[in-house]
Amino acid sequence: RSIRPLVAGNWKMNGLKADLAVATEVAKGYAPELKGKVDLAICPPASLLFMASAALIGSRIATGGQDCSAQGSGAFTGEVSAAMLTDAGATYAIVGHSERRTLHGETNAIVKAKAEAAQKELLVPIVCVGETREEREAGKALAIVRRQIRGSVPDGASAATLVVAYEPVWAIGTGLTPTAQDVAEMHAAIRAELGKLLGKAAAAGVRLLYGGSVKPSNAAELMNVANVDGALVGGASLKAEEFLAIAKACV
Ligand code: G2H
Repeated sequence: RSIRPLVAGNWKMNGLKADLAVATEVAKGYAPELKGKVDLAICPPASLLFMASAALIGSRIATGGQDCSAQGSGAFTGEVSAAMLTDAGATYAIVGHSERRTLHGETNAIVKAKAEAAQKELLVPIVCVGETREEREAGKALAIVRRQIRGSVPDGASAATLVVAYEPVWAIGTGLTPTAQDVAEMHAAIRAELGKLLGKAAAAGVRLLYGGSVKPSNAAELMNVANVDGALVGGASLKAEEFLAIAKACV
Protein backbone atom coordinates (compact mmCIF):
# COMPACT_ATOMS: atom_id res chain seq x y z
CA ARG A 1 0.00 0.00 0.00
CA SER A 2 1.30 3.47 -0.79
CA ILE A 3 -1.25 5.12 1.53
CA ARG A 4 -1.51 4.20 5.21
CA PRO A 5 -5.11 3.08 5.67
CA LEU A 6 -7.56 4.57 8.15
CA VAL A 7 -10.25 2.57 9.89
CA ALA A 8 -12.78 4.84 11.56
CA GLY A 9 -15.58 3.63 13.81
CA ASN A 10 -18.85 5.51 13.54
CA TRP A 11 -20.77 4.68 16.70
CA LYS A 12 -23.80 6.65 15.47
CA MET A 13 -26.33 7.26 18.26
CA ASN A 14 -24.99 4.46 20.41
CA GLY A 15 -22.92 4.58 23.56
CA LEU A 16 -23.11 5.65 27.16
CA LYS A 17 -20.19 6.27 29.53
CA ALA A 18 -19.86 2.55 30.25
CA ASP A 19 -19.23 1.92 26.56
CA LEU A 20 -15.97 3.84 26.71
CA ALA A 21 -14.63 0.43 27.72
CA VAL A 22 -14.89 -0.45 24.01
CA ALA A 23 -12.54 2.42 23.16
CA THR A 24 -10.01 1.40 25.81
CA GLU A 25 -10.22 -2.23 24.66
CA VAL A 26 -9.46 -1.10 21.12
CA ALA A 27 -6.47 0.82 22.46
CA LYS A 28 -5.24 -2.27 24.31
CA GLY A 29 -5.67 -4.40 21.22
CA TYR A 30 -3.83 -1.97 18.94
CA ALA A 31 -1.04 -4.49 18.76
CA PRO A 32 2.47 -3.95 17.40
CA GLU A 33 1.50 -5.45 14.04
CA LEU A 34 -0.99 -2.62 13.54
CA LYS A 35 1.02 0.33 14.84
CA GLY A 36 2.35 2.51 12.08
CA LYS A 37 0.52 0.40 9.48
CA VAL A 38 -3.09 1.42 9.98
CA ASP A 39 -4.54 4.51 11.63
CA LEU A 40 -7.57 4.04 13.85
CA ALA A 41 -10.21 6.54 14.90
CA ILE A 42 -13.33 6.28 17.00
CA CYS A 43 -16.24 8.66 16.42
CA PRO A 44 -18.49 8.35 19.46
CA PRO A 45 -21.60 10.46 20.04
CA ALA A 46 -20.80 14.08 20.91
CA SER A 47 -21.72 13.46 24.55
CA LEU A 48 -18.79 11.05 24.90
CA LEU A 49 -16.22 12.75 22.69
CA PHE A 50 -14.27 14.55 25.38
CA MET A 51 -14.14 11.51 27.65
CA ALA A 52 -13.22 9.20 24.77
CA SER A 53 -10.38 11.51 23.71
CA ALA A 54 -9.13 11.62 27.31
CA ALA A 55 -9.36 7.84 27.63
CA LEU A 56 -7.31 7.42 24.44
CA ILE A 57 -4.49 9.85 25.24
CA GLY A 58 -1.20 8.11 24.62
CA SER A 59 -2.82 5.31 22.61
CA ARG A 60 -2.36 6.93 19.19
CA ILE A 61 -6.01 6.16 18.48
CA ALA A 62 -7.71 9.30 17.28
CA THR A 63 -11.25 10.45 17.85
CA GLY A 64 -13.72 12.25 15.65
CA GLY A 65 -17.13 13.88 15.65
CA GLN A 66 -20.01 12.43 13.64
CA ASP A 67 -21.06 15.80 12.28
CA CYS A 68 -19.91 19.38 12.56
CA SER A 69 -21.78 22.64 12.23
CA ALA A 70 -21.01 24.90 9.28
CA GLN A 71 -21.35 27.83 11.69
CA GLY A 72 -18.59 29.09 13.95
CA SER A 73 -20.65 29.82 17.07
CA GLY A 74 -23.84 31.50 18.20
CA ALA A 75 -27.57 30.88 18.32
CA PHE A 76 -27.69 27.42 16.73
CA THR A 77 -29.38 25.28 19.36
CA GLY A 78 -28.24 21.69 19.37
CA GLU A 79 -25.34 22.19 16.95
CA VAL A 80 -21.72 21.32 17.74
CA SER A 81 -19.05 23.49 16.16
CA ALA A 82 -15.72 22.42 14.72
CA ALA A 83 -13.90 24.36 17.44
CA MET A 84 -15.85 22.38 20.05
CA LEU A 85 -14.82 19.11 18.43
CA THR A 86 -11.17 20.17 18.39
CA ASP A 87 -11.49 21.32 21.98
CA ALA A 88 -12.87 17.88 22.88
CA GLY A 89 -9.77 16.26 21.40
CA ALA A 90 -11.06 15.26 17.97
CA THR A 91 -8.87 14.81 14.92
CA TYR A 92 -11.64 14.05 12.42
CA ALA A 93 -15.22 15.07 11.70
CA ILE A 94 -17.54 12.90 9.63
CA VAL A 95 -19.61 15.18 7.38
CA GLY A 96 -22.40 14.37 4.95
CA HIS A 97 -23.10 10.88 6.22
CA SER A 98 -26.12 9.59 4.30
CA GLU A 99 -28.16 9.57 7.50
CA ARG A 100 -27.49 13.33 7.73
CA ARG A 101 -28.16 13.84 4.03
CA THR A 102 -31.47 11.94 4.05
CA LEU A 103 -32.83 12.50 7.56
CA HIS A 104 -31.63 16.09 7.95
CA GLY A 105 -31.81 17.35 4.39
CA GLU A 106 -28.10 18.07 4.04
CA THR A 107 -27.25 19.09 0.50
CA ASN A 108 -23.84 18.96 -1.16
CA ALA A 109 -23.45 22.69 -0.47
CA ILE A 110 -24.16 22.22 3.23
CA VAL A 111 -21.76 19.28 3.42
CA LYS A 112 -19.05 21.35 1.73
CA ALA A 113 -19.59 24.22 4.19
CA LYS A 114 -19.32 21.76 7.08
CA ALA A 115 -16.12 20.27 5.66
CA GLU A 116 -14.66 23.76 5.28
CA ALA A 117 -15.64 24.66 8.84
CA ALA A 118 -13.90 21.49 10.04
CA GLN A 119 -10.73 22.29 8.08
CA LYS A 120 -10.63 25.80 9.49
CA GLU A 121 -10.24 24.26 12.95
CA LEU A 122 -7.63 21.82 11.63
CA LEU A 123 -9.98 18.86 11.77
CA VAL A 124 -9.82 16.41 8.90
CA PRO A 125 -13.32 16.04 7.43
CA ILE A 126 -14.40 12.54 6.40
CA VAL A 127 -16.70 13.53 3.54
CA CYS A 128 -19.29 10.82 2.85
CA VAL A 129 -20.81 10.11 -0.53
CA GLY A 130 -22.92 7.29 -1.93
CA GLU A 131 -25.85 6.44 -4.13
CA THR A 132 -29.27 5.03 -3.20
CA ARG A 133 -30.55 1.68 -4.41
CA GLU A 134 -32.81 3.38 -7.00
CA GLU A 135 -29.90 5.40 -8.32
CA ARG A 136 -27.75 2.28 -8.68
CA GLU A 137 -30.52 0.33 -10.36
CA ALA A 138 -31.05 3.22 -12.78
CA GLY A 139 -27.36 3.06 -13.71
CA LYS A 140 -26.72 6.50 -12.21
CA ALA A 141 -24.44 5.55 -9.30
CA LEU A 142 -21.22 6.90 -10.84
CA ALA A 143 -22.82 10.15 -12.00
CA ILE A 144 -24.46 10.78 -8.61
CA VAL A 145 -21.28 10.15 -6.65
CA ARG A 146 -19.17 12.28 -9.01
CA ARG A 147 -21.65 15.11 -8.50
CA GLN A 148 -21.49 14.64 -4.71
CA ILE A 149 -17.69 14.81 -4.86
CA ARG A 150 -17.76 17.99 -6.95
CA GLY A 151 -20.33 19.58 -4.65
CA SER A 152 -19.08 18.46 -1.24
CA VAL A 153 -15.27 18.51 -1.34
CA PRO A 154 -13.62 21.77 -0.21
CA ASP A 155 -11.45 23.56 -2.76
CA GLY A 156 -7.75 23.15 -2.20
CA ALA A 157 -8.06 20.04 -0.04
CA SER A 158 -5.10 17.67 0.07
CA ALA A 159 -4.18 14.25 1.40
CA ALA A 160 -3.48 15.75 4.82
CA THR A 161 -6.73 17.69 5.04
CA LEU A 162 -9.34 15.39 3.51
CA VAL A 163 -10.68 11.84 3.77
CA VAL A 164 -13.52 10.62 1.54
CA ALA A 165 -15.83 7.73 2.42
CA TYR A 166 -17.86 5.92 -0.22
CA GLU A 167 -20.94 4.47 1.43
CA PRO A 168 -23.64 3.14 -0.88
CA VAL A 169 -26.85 3.97 0.97
CA TRP A 170 -28.33 0.55 0.26
CA ALA A 171 -25.36 -1.14 1.95
CA ILE A 172 -25.62 0.78 5.22
CA GLY A 173 -26.63 -1.40 8.14
CA THR A 174 -28.29 -3.87 5.75
CA GLY A 175 -25.64 -6.58 5.55
CA LEU A 176 -25.53 -6.04 1.77
CA THR A 177 -22.26 -4.99 0.16
CA PRO A 178 -21.36 -4.12 -3.42
CA THR A 179 -19.09 -6.48 -5.33
CA ALA A 180 -15.36 -5.87 -5.20
CA GLN A 181 -15.61 -4.88 -8.86
CA ASP A 182 -18.28 -2.25 -8.16
CA VAL A 183 -16.21 -0.83 -5.32
CA ALA A 184 -13.10 -0.74 -7.50
CA GLU A 185 -14.98 1.06 -10.27
CA MET A 186 -16.46 3.62 -7.87
CA HIS A 187 -13.22 4.31 -6.00
CA ALA A 188 -11.34 4.78 -9.26
CA ALA A 189 -14.04 7.23 -10.39
CA ILE A 190 -13.81 9.13 -7.09
CA ARG A 191 -10.01 9.33 -7.34
CA ALA A 192 -10.32 10.64 -10.91
CA GLU A 193 -12.92 13.23 -9.92
CA LEU A 194 -10.74 14.38 -7.03
CA GLY A 195 -7.88 14.67 -9.50
CA LYS A 196 -9.88 17.13 -11.58
CA LEU A 197 -10.76 19.17 -8.50
CA LEU A 198 -7.55 19.09 -6.50
CA GLY A 199 -4.89 18.12 -9.00
CA LYS A 200 -3.61 14.61 -9.58
CA ALA A 201 -0.81 14.71 -7.04
CA ALA A 202 -3.06 15.80 -4.16
CA ALA A 203 -5.82 13.39 -5.16
CA ALA A 204 -3.41 10.46 -5.28
CA GLY A 205 -2.82 10.67 -1.53
CA VAL A 206 -6.37 11.25 -0.30
CA ARG A 207 -7.63 8.29 1.71
CA LEU A 208 -10.74 6.75 0.20
CA LEU A 209 -12.64 4.67 2.74
CA TYR A 210 -15.32 2.14 1.96
CA GLY A 211 -18.30 2.05 4.34
CA GLY A 212 -21.50 0.05 4.55
CA SER A 213 -21.84 -3.26 6.41
CA VAL A 214 -18.09 -3.77 6.78
CA LYS A 215 -17.48 -6.66 9.17
CA PRO A 216 -14.64 -9.05 9.93
CA SER A 217 -15.96 -11.63 7.44
CA ASN A 218 -15.92 -9.29 4.43
CA ALA A 219 -13.17 -6.84 5.43
CA ALA A 220 -10.25 -8.62 3.77
CA GLU A 221 -12.00 -8.73 0.40
CA LEU A 222 -13.12 -5.09 0.55
CA MET A 223 -9.85 -3.72 1.93
CA ASN A 224 -7.85 -5.39 -0.82
CA VAL A 225 -9.71 -3.59 -3.59
CA ALA A 226 -7.61 -1.03 -5.49
CA ASN A 227 -8.07 2.53 -4.21
CA VAL A 228 -9.66 1.37 -0.95
CA ASP A 229 -7.59 2.95 1.82
CA GLY A 230 -9.56 1.83 4.84
CA ALA A 231 -13.07 1.62 6.17
CA LEU A 232 -15.79 3.61 7.86
CA VAL A 233 -17.41 1.07 10.16
CA GLY A 234 -20.76 1.41 11.87
CA GLY A 235 -22.29 -1.60 13.61
CA ALA A 236 -19.06 -3.61 13.83
CA SER A 237 -17.23 -0.71 15.51
CA LEU A 238 -19.34 -1.19 18.64
CA LYS A 239 -17.38 -4.36 19.46
CA ALA A 240 -13.66 -3.92 20.03
CA GLU A 241 -12.70 -7.34 18.69
CA GLU A 242 -14.65 -6.86 15.46
CA PHE A 243 -13.26 -3.38 14.93
CA LEU A 244 -9.71 -4.64 15.50
CA ALA A 245 -10.28 -7.59 13.16
CA ILE A 246 -11.28 -5.13 10.42
CA ALA A 247 -8.14 -3.07 11.13
CA LYS A 248 -6.02 -6.23 10.80
CA ALA A 249 -7.59 -6.93 7.42
CA CYS A 250 -5.98 -3.70 6.15
CA VAL A 251 -2.37 -4.69 6.83
C1 G2H B 1 -22.38 3.13 7.17
C2 G2H B 1 -21.62 2.46 8.24
C3 G2H B 1 -20.84 3.46 9.06
P1 G2H B 1 -22.65 0.14 9.00
O1 G2H B 1 -23.30 4.07 7.71
O2 G2H B 1 -20.79 4.77 8.63
O3 G2H B 1 -22.50 1.76 9.07
O4 G2H B 1 -21.24 -0.40 9.04
O5 G2H B 1 -23.43 -0.24 10.23
O6 G2H B 1 -23.33 -0.20 7.73
